[in-house]
Amino acid sequence: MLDLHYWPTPNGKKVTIQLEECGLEYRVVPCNIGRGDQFTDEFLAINPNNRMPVLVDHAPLSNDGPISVFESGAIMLYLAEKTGRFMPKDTRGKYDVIQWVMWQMANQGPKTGECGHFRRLGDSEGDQGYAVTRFTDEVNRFYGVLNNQLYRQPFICGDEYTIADMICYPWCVNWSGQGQDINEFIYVKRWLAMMAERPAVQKAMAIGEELRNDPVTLSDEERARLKALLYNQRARPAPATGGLL
Ligand SMILES: N[C@@H](CCC(=O)N[C@@H](CS)C(=O)NCC(=O)O)C(=O)O
Repeated sequence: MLDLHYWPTPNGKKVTIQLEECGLEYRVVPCNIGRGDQFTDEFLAINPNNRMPVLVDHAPLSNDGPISVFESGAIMLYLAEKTGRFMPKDTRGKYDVIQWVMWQMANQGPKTGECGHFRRLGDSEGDQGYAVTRFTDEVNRFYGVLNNQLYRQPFICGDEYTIADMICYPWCVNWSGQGQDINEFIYVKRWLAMMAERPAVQKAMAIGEELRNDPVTLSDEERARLKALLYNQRARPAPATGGLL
């Protein structure tokens, strides 16, 4: 059985797309990042970076006990290896996909996240003009990269639908919230429409949406503590004693 520690955000949905496309059986373990579930000791034991998603495979192919994997890109590579699906077998094809997975993880994901963060902030924390322009332009560049890639081929890595498409898609659906006009990127628009038609993608994108309605009953004090935890995260101290020096 596979456990997916999950909250309905683009980083979580990349993985549900792959799980649904592969027809794998899995259990969603909600990790309510607005409530601070990512800071519990149990969660930190499977991801010291306090971020979801995390996959726990209770029956790995190696048959040597449960294995947990964090970072959505690593999870997707793990599942591609486990299933042998949506990843070419030859070295050239495989590294073509891996480089786009890395591109997404190092570029599109983090910077589009910052783009959304600064655009949503408005001016409540002072003038965000520089950050908004910087990240909106960078995201514009990403759409250009994908548009050129998709100009003469149906999928990001050619004729074959792979995890490269699955990992990029959830970060592209909210193009308007990212300050972009999809009509400037007609090949991305075609790809988005094609992806949106896939039943597995439709199912995956809806997974856990109801979790957002989970009423979070918190005192004002707890709410302020969480805001500080989420918005100004700094280093978690290592244990004071017993360390290797
Ligand atoms: N590079 C990580 C990013 C994961 C990530 O940023 N997850 C966010 C939600 S999309 C999160 O868990 N945030 C919790 C927090 O900010 O404390 C991945 O792709 O798995």
